[in-house]
Amino acid sequence: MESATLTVNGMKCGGCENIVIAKLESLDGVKSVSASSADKAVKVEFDAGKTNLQGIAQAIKEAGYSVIED
Ligand SMILES: [Cu+2]
Repeated sequence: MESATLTVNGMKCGGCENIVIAKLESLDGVKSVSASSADKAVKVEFDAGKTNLQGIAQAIKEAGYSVIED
């Protein structure tokens, strides 16, 4: 199991956090998600054999938020 924290722009409230969490939890291989609009942070635990950071970032974008790549 891998874990990563992504910086996500556009989340403004708990509703946004829940949208991102629900979207990522629907991905195969994602085990747990937490999101903080205040910190612009999304923490994901995932099975690297089933998904990867690109897939996770893509899903966040599909949900309407932007991922800051560093
Ligand atoms: Cu919101």
